[in-house]
Amino acid sequence: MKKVTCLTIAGSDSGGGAGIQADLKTFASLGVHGVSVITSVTAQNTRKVEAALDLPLSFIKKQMDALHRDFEIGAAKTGMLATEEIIKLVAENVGDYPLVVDPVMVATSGDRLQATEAVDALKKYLLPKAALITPNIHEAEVLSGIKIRTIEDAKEAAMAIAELAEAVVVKGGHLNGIDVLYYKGKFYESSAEYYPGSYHGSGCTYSAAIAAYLAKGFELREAVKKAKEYITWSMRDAYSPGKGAKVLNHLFLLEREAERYAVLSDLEAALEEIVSLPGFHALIPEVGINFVYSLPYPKDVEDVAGIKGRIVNTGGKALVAGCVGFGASRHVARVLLAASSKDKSIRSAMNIKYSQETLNAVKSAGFNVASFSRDEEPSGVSTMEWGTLNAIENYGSVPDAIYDEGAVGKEPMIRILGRNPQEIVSKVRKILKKMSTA
Ligand code: PXL
Repeated sequence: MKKVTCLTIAGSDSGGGAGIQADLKTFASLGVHGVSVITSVTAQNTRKVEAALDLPLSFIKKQMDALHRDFEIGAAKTGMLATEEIIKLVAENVGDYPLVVDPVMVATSGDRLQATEAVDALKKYLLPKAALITPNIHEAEVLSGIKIRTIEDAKEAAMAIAELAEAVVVKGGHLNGIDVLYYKGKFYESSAEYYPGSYHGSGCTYSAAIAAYLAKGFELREAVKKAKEYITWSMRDAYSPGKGAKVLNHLFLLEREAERYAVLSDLEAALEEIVSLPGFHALIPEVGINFVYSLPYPKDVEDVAGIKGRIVNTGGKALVAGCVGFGASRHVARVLLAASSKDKSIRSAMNIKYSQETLNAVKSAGFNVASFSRDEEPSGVSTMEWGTLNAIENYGSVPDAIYDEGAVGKEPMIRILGRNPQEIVSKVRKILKKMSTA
């Protein structure tokens, strides 16, 4: 397989969350070949930069020369450049590829990664070579001399910095997550789900992802937008490998894709088990049953697997009419999507027949139950989404089951919610047991 090559010129983070390590993970997970020039080595963990050692200038140059002699580099990024001399050397030796400059000054821990007096060299030598500069609020203040408290301040700073380079994105980690991009005389704001708190390596990852997308041929605005999506996904599944800051899960999007097969096979296994439960056919409503299981953080019904058909009642026997697949369910998938928007751990759902007897069994099995009334439904909404959210809101959290008593031409229904299909099977087992002893 042919891959484009992307270069990072940055410092090593021995803790594996930022710097060269974050950049190479980002490159790998976005499908580009990563090469690196290490400028400094840090002795660091998730709490602190304990020491840093700058590599000799001659050796930084040797790395750059070796790479330039062999690879066709699609794009590059710079990260930690500790001194004026390193900045000057890098600026003099970068090739003719799009360059993203992440003007790293201090680490997440607050420890300095760049000499204060190096800012002038950055402005004088490196920024003019950049296709894009990606300062955070603090770095943008230092580079522009403008204090940033609002989006308007961020725009003013971006414009001031853009006198030195083609484009600037001021990262709004501390402005409710809104990024301001200044490009060819225009402003573009981008926001994503905002994750407050400190994430070690998010700046490195962002600039590395932009470089990777540029190397893959995306134009600058598209590359910035896709990189923002990438870090947002990676932040969703951030974890704490040490005792300090969280690090991003750079592989999350790939891991999520890889789960598709497991989602289908777990759903299929649970389906087989549930239809064989004695008395299960009595829980099948007129419209049949769908049973769904989603990928983590589902975006839409295409991320939710269900039965391409239904479980139907054929003369007192439950029959699965259709195989499982993504996007196969609309109604139950919408219930799940709504529940998942309130509680990310909820990934599975199933509708069962409503009757007073079944509802009593659900309650006496010890499950939390919430409900909505179709009479209160506003016009023009999806019933499943509105009803689920309405029931959850009134109840205060995501319950085990949500029912409604139907309306003219609308069959009443109970929906069972759970973290995975096995949990739904276990809940249904308990309900059937209560029904058989009622
Ligand atoms: O996130 C900026 C950064 C860049 N490079 C190295 C780092 C850090 C943050 O800690 O350690 C080596």
